[in-house]
Amino acid sequence: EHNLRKILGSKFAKKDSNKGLVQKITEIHESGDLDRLKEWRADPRRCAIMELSKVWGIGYRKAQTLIDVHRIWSVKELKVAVEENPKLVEARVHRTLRCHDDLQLRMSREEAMVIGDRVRSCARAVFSELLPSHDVTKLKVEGPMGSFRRGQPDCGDVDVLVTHEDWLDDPERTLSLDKQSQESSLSRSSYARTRNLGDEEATEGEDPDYGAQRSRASRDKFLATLRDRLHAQGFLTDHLGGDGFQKKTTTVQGEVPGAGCSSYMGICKPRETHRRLDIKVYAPQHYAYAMIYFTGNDYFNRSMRCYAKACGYSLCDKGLRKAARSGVSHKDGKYIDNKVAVGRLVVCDTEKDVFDVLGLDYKEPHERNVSDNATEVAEKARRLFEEQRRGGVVVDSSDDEEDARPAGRFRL
Ligand code: DCT
Ligand code: MG
Repeated sequence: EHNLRKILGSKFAKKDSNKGLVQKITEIHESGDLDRLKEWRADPRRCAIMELSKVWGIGYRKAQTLIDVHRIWSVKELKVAVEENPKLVEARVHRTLRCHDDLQLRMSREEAMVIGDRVRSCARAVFSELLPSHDVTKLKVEGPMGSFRRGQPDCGDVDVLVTHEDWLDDPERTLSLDKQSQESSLSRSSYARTRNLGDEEATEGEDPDYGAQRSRASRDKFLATLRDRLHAQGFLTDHLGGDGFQKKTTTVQGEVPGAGCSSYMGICKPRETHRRLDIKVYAPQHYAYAMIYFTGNDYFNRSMRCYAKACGYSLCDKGLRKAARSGVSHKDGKYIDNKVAVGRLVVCDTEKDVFDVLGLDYKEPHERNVSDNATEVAEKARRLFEEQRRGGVVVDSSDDEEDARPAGRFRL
């Protein structure tokens, strides 16, 4: 046990700390399995939750309600129940339920590429029609992202990212200080101070996030047209939301509402099987970050976000910004992002720039599969948090550190 605690690091150093976890690891090491897990596998309610939450649009909570309130224990039962009582689930869940079996299947790289190419050619056509005075050869349509870009042999779905350098801003739209900051009676100057968050030099020049906010309408229109075109061609069979459904409000001070991506989620049918397809249209100032996010994998992303947090920043698909945080990070066992204010976007043109800015070694997409690399970044983050603690700074990082590890996803 002593050796194990040594391997697990400082959080396990004290005798009897994290006792349950250490016991579980020992049990797996010695017997190759875990009694608790065996119980789980044999528990019909848990199995039913697992089965029901595989339906796109049904989460853990909803699955519990379906079981406990409506006595629905399987996808098969759900399909029947929904026929009688359509209100049981959201409209979009009806659509995923219809092709649920298809959506459980993974597709070949070749089929994923066919979907990507189809979106690419249609996107070019739509762009030239809608924005004829802009150079269509500069339209970037990247995808499939995700597992495909990481070189995996098969893919669960396809994500496509779109940007164009002219979406940096839209001079035809005027700047709108968001409603929220007006309502919270933040004056323009205090709002500006929040945006800069101690970064004095950042006060100079135009804030790139406002450009993204202004180009949003053009991106939304482009995506809606692309969606309708692909639907008219019979390629898209169902829409699941995004594009206009997305909230444009925010609770984080300094975050520019509506500056994010235009987003479409849907189902396509390139051949005989239905497939999940997402299309996101980003402003170019956010694109490098979006590339990193949508390449994944999720563990790798989490480790990078955790590292950025340890550096006092907030990282997401829309950029890297200085962040001020409150201490609270947990409620009802659910993780809550405890950012209270974010500063101005750190402008990066390429994925490598993002790694450089953070001081991390660049990893090629295929190197972002392995949890080893995620662990390496997570370890760096842990060391930073520890240094800060030693320096007398109170940091509540335990959940993030755990989050950043591959095992963080499963709680037993
Ligand atoms: N992502 C993330 N955190 C999540 C889910 C997703 O950071 N909780 C990012 C990482 C990958 C990208 O979004 C696309 O997500 P998926 O398509 O779910 O992952 P994938 O790696 O492409 O795997 P699959 O082949 O199953 O689609
Ligand atoms: Mg994917």
